[in-house]
This record gives sequence, C-alpha cells and structure tokens, in this order.
Amino acid sequence: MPGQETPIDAVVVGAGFGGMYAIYKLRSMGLAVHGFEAASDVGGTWWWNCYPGARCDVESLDYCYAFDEALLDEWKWSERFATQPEVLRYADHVADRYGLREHITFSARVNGCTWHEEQRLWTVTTENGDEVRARFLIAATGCLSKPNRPDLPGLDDFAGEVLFTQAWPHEGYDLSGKRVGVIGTGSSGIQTIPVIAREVEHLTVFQRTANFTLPAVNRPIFPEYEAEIRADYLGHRREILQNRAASVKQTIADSAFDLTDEEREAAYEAKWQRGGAGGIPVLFADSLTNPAANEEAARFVRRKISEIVDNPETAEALTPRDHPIATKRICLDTDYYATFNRPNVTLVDLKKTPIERVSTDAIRTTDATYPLDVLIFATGFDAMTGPLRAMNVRGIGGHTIEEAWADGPRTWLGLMVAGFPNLFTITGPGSPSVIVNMIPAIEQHVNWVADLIAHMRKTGQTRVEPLDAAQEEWVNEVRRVAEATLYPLANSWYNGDNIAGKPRMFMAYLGGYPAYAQHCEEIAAAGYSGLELAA
Ligand code: NA7
Repeated sequence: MPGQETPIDAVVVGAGFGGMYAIYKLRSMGLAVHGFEAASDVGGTWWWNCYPGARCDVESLDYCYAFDEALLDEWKWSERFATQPEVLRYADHVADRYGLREHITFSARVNGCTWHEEQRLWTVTTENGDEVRARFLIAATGCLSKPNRPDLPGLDDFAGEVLFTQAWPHEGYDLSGKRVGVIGTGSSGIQTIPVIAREVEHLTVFQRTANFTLPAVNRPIFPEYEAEIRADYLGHRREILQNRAASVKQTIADSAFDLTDEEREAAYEAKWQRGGAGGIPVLFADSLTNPAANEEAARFVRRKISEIVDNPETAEALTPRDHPIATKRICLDTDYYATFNRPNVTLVDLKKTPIERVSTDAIRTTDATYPLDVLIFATGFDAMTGPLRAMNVRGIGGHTIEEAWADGPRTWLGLMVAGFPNLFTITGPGSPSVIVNMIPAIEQHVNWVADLIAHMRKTGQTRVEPLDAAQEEWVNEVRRVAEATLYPLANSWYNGDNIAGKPRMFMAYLGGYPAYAQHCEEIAAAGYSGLELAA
C-alpha cells in the first residue's frame, strides 16, 4: 500500500466490476492508483450476495467487459444467466489476468474521504487505520452494497440463526431439516425461495408486497447463438449499446396497442415461454409510459399466477395489484410461483397480518405464530446513495455528502457532485446505472472519467468540479424524464421508498443508455462544458 507521505494519483473505493476496471484503466494510463475494498476479495456485489440461487438477470454473453477483445474471446459462460459463483469466477479471472489484486487493500472498509482545497487532494481513511492521499477519488462503491436490515421487535431474542442474503456465509449454510423463514420478496428472495424450499423441512415466506416476477428460462447457451456472437463479439457489443438497456433488443412494437388483442396475447405468451431479461414489459415501448399498455402486461402475468398457484387464496396474495408492472424492479425466477404449491411452503401476507414480534424461536404475526430455526433477511439495500453516504465524504469547507443530498441525490450526470471536486461516482445516482446492463454502463463511466483525467493532465489542470447550474439542469432532466413514466407510481428502492426517512426521488436516469452516452460524449467534445477546470 502506498505511504501516507506521497500523494498518489487516484484512490478507487470498491473492487467490484466498477473498481476493477477503474484500477485497470487508470493504471494503463500510467497513473499511480490504489484500491480499497471492504470484502476479502474482488467481485463487489457478487462477492457478498452468495445466497443459494443467486444469479444474474442479464444474459451472460452481454454481462461482461468488452474493453479487451482477448478477454471476451477467452472467457466461456456456461449458462444463459450466470450463477453467482460463475460471475465471481469471472471477476477472479479478471483480477488474475490483469494483476489487479496487488493494487488493492482488501478487508479495508473506507470510513472517511476528505477534500483538501489547498493541496487539491483527497485523504481517504479506512477502519483499519490506513490513510492515503490522492488527486482523484473514484467511488466505485456500487448501487446495491449498503444492506437494509430491518430491526424487528424482539429480533435480539431470537435464538436461532439469522442470515442475510447480502452477506451469506461463503462456506455455505446447511438448511436441511430446518424450519426457515424468509422476509422479503424482491429479486433476492424470489431467487432463493425456490432453491431453499427444496432443502428445508419447512419454509415460511413473509411477504410485505407481492412482486411481479417472470420466468428466466435459464438453460445452457445455444451453441449456434454463441457462435454467431463470437464471430464478431465487439460488433455485437456495439450493436447492443444502441439499445436503451445496453442489452439485446426485445421491443417488438412502439405500442402494445399496435397489435390486435390476439396478437398481443400471443406475443406475451411467446415471451413468457422464451424468458429472458426484462421480460414481458419490454416487448412494447409504451409499457412503462402508458398505464393501459402496462395493465395489459400486468393482467397477463396475473393470469399466469392464478394458473400456476393451486390455492386461490395463496395465488391472490401473490398477485401484485398496487403498482404497475416493472416499476419495481422486475424479477426473473425459476419456479417461484410453483414453489407455493409445495406442501412444505407457507406464504404469510404481511399486509393482512403484520409481524408483531420475533421471539426466541418464532415470528408472531397478528394472527399466528410461525416456529423457526433460521430467519433469512432478503430485505434489500439502501440503494444508490447509501454506499456513498456511508463513506463519510467531506467536500469543500468540510460539507458532507449527507448534507448535499439531504433532499435526495444531486449529481452532474451521475458522475460528479458540485462541492466535491475531483470525486467521480461510477454509475452514481442520476446516471442510467441499475436501469441498464451494468457492465457496459461501468465501462462507459470509467472511460469517460479516464479521458477527462487524461485531458486534465495534458492541459495541466488539477481540479475539476461541476458548475451548480449545470448540476441543477441535470437533476431537473433526470426528474423530468422519470415523471414522464410510470416508475414514480411504485414504492420502490429506485425512489428511495424502502428506507424510512430517505427522501423520495427517482434516482436513475431513464433516458436510455445511447442518449446518455451520447450526451457524455458531446460534453467532452465541447471541452467539458458544465465543468469548471482549474490549474
Ligand atoms: P429488494 O428488491 O429491495 O427487495 C426487498 C424485499 O424485502 C421487498 O420484498 C421488501 O418489501 C421486503 N422488505 C424490506 N423491508 C421489510 C420489512 N421491514 N418487513 C418486511 N419486508 C421487508 O431487494 P433485493 O435484494 O431482493 O433486490 C435488490 C436488487 O438486487 C434487485 O432489484 C436486483 O437488481 C438485484 P417491499 O416491496 O418494500 O414492501
């Protein structure tokens, strides 16, 4: 690790896909770079979220770096949607291949980042007492890395095992023969429930909000499809970057009503059978802007639930009715709804019968007691802003990011924050991030930051900060685009609704990857308009 006396060029916080690529890229430009990572190895969210059934919901051939064609060519994915262990093996391979680990201090959680205006340097400290000074601070802290762990009444009394999907034991946990409760039915709960239901004696699922989930139809990758992509992998990548989600285009028409009722039903059915990222709502471009179009997709999925789930009462409890489909992040599953037909699975609808308290060996709701040996929290994250706020970032005049974002995150392009010079937020709030394929989004951000740093070095600049007016304009643009959609109608982590007291604000840019990337390029071409650069 670099000494405290000599400042380095850049500190990168986080060694997930964002941090790994930032370290690789900046080092390849000859910069002195050091990374800090709270986990004991690379992988970021894929290191932490190693619960049974964890799997990527973007097709694996597209969920990978494209910065090096040799890497693209040599890495072989085994399934259409990679499992968490396979994604982690990929991260491990990347770290080995490019010798990244020697530039990273692991098991080192950053607990302070302070800007020094005089020296134009950041001081970064960790809980272990490490301290490094650097010209640039790259926060590659991920969008979903600060867990939300609800404090249920009586939880401390629980004598059984408490597990968290976001921090599952890496050595695994034997659930066989156990009475297990899962709280939470977002992506993590929906992925893990069918897998652990096969293992446990009894599984009780505590559901607060019924969620839409669609069949992933995971399988080995079709060899012909893979060969077609590999014939021109970079060309394929360029092609998918023309699509809103930076992944394979699924949209077949502008409006759900461009098709007759029969045609639309057949299209939904075909997509249901085929599975795949985004699922039914991505078939029509108006699914997330036109309530009637959205309702068509929602109705189709609700009917599927009623057909799959045997017990009508359970089926109804599993049926989402309080938000438009895909306005909470759509889930992809394998056998989720069918799992509730198993005799060893019970669904508890917390909207009807809320949890009263946890006791030594059970959860008591308003109408029953559910005995448990193990309690699993799949309760999500303080998304997007949580990881940055947790680092105790202090900018000009000692002002914290906490203060700057008291009314919700205010960023310039999701890349920088006024008042926090030389700080870059990889896939930060206000960028497309979680709405699109994350790895291309990471590459686009890191490349853009690297180009800006190269420009600054060439022109002898040492300080960069977005102008207040430019940031305000972008914040308004993110809001304007979100308000033209149905997304704000849901209580979701996209809006900050899942964390008590968090200001409500749609946190991702919904204008699509191509428009966003083009906007970033235009800004660079215009000599970095919107930024104040100083020598
Ligand atoms: P999510 O999608 O935020 O899901 C969390 C789930 O936990 C959701 O069903 C919540 O219900 C539920 N929850 C949260 N707090 C509580 C309490 N206090 N009581 C009961 N239930 C609760 O997180 P995931 O980890 O599943 O997925 C996050 C992303 O990771 C996912 O979208 C993918 O991008 C990968 P709610 O809906 O808030 O009523």
